[in-house]
Amino acid sequence: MITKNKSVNAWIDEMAAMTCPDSIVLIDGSESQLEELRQQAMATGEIIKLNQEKLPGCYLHRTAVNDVARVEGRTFICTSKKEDAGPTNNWMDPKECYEKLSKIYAGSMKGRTMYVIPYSMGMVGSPFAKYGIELTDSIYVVLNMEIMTRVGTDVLEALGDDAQFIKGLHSKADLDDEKRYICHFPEDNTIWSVNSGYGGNVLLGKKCFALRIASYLGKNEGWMAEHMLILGLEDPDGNVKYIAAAFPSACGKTNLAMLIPPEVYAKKGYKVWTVGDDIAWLRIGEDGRLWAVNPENGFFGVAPGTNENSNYNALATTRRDTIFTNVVHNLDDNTVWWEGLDKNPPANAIDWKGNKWDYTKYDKKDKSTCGAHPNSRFTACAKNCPCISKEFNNPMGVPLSAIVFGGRRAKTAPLVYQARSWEHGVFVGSIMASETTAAATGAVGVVRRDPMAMLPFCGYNMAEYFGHWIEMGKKIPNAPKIFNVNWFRTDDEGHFIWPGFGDNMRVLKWILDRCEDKVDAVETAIGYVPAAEDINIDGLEDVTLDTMKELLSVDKALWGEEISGIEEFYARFDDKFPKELRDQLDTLKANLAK
Ligand code: GTP
Ligand code: SPV
Ligand code: MN
Repeated sequence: MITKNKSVNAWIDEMAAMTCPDSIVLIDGSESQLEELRQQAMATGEIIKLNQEKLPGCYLHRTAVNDVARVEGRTFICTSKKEDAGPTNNWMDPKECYEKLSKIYAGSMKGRTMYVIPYSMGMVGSPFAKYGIELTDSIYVVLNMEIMTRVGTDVLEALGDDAQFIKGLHSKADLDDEKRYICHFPEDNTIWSVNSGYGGNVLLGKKCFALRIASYLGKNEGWMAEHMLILGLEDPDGNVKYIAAAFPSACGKTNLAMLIPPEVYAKKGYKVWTVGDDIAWLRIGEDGRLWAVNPENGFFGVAPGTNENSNYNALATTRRDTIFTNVVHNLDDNTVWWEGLDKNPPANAIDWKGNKWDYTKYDKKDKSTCGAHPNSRFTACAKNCPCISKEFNNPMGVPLSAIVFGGRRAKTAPLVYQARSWEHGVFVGSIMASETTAAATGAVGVVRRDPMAMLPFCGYNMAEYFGHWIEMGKKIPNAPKIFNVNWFRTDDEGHFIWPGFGDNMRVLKWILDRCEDKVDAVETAIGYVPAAEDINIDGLEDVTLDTMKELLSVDKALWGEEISGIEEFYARFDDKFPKELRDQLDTLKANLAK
């Protein structure tokens, strides 16, 4: 008997009968058990203990070379009806998928241990928490899940005899990328992942549960699961206002969530507090506002580019109790390095593939010469973050003043604009587009539609997802205002025009001022844009009023081109697609024609 819960035991027995592990071990959340697992993983080389004086509690892991990012092409939503997965998801018939994967799982844990990880998304015992159990044959997964979620026997106690938990099965099998599958069965509360050992593919509480399965649950239960950071902005009087922002993978959520206000604001007493950096569960509160909870317990952040200046708080968070994946191993002092950490690449080093790395051959334009993989990551505890919000563990979450969408666009999208209404805001989210990044396998830098940054994470038909957004808006008496930002506009030489990072605070300030009716805006074809002088540029060396005008300009010709891309995207959906959004598109077209 692994647990006291009959349904849990029956399911574990069934999965063990298929995967044939040598033994089954329940993860109780104790430090002694985790330490034993670390020792085992060190003995096999699965993790490397780093310099404990410089990086206490820190370890390095390298994945297989063919296994470094989410695999969207091999990610499936398995609903009984194909149309319930919708046109943007890969679909497989559940029965067919179970059969196909059962063959791959068969005997895959022979000679291995199956770890049973009871975990909670949200505070254990909270009315908004959801529980999951992940079965895995990877110690790396156990150690990461322990940082990223709330793991332990208290989860089983809170679950009691209930059969309502998310059943996650993961096996590394033999890391064969031809047989790699990440499959979701929303109708069965089940996730099956096989032949990967990488982040979003295997830490099943994260994208698989907290976004794909949870978005489906949210639609049925009247709440929303979104790919959003949550931050609190404190003014000099100590009032904190909360913002949630959805940007696609590797487009700046962790950085924005942990930003340090520039001098002009810091000296007045403005502060930013992090509630979450990747996922937000949104519910309507009794007060009629929209409340956001971060269901995670840690950060699985992009390492490259993280440094003292770009993201001091993230770097500080990773100085203890952190697992680094696919970064450079500095052999001189047994620490880690990545591109953009500092200007001193280690001379005596091992690259992410496990080979001797010669930094003198590093060429910024050729990613294959990088020491750290562009999607290398740190797994760090939220409690170690210097700017963690005091509301982080509040099971009710925080009330939102604004929702922000944003992507990586070299042209077209201005630095910031505000939607005219909730419905228009849903439209603004639905037409998001962004250049692809290394967070998923495939080409990088290609502009694709990524509505609400949820294209790879929506667990059901995206037409219904848009409908759910529209419906939610009708039920929130005091809804947050909706905005769109773009930190990534470039000049003709391809340089970013906006300094970004901490200076994004200047834009957040305008956003909150708009929410409180403290500042005017200019109405354009796409929505409300700030007057150039209303974004504070004090202390910015390279930004003039003219730069601001350029960053805020709405180019009707470019937006005209955008329309055809939107129409093409919308054309993929059938009659489930909300009429409100087609009306919004007509309005945009009419505005541009004016
Ligand atoms: P996921 O964890 O994949 O969901 O990514 P994320 O959205 O949290 O992105 P993150 O904050 O890790 O940033 C990804 C990359 O964008 C890093 O290389 C950052 O250096 C870069 N970046 C973040 N914010 C800015 C910004 O304001 N301006 C510019 N130019 N780059 C930024
Ligand atoms: C993302 O890709 O959006 C991530 C990393 O946050 S992963 O957990 O791999 O999905
Ligand atoms: Mn993410």
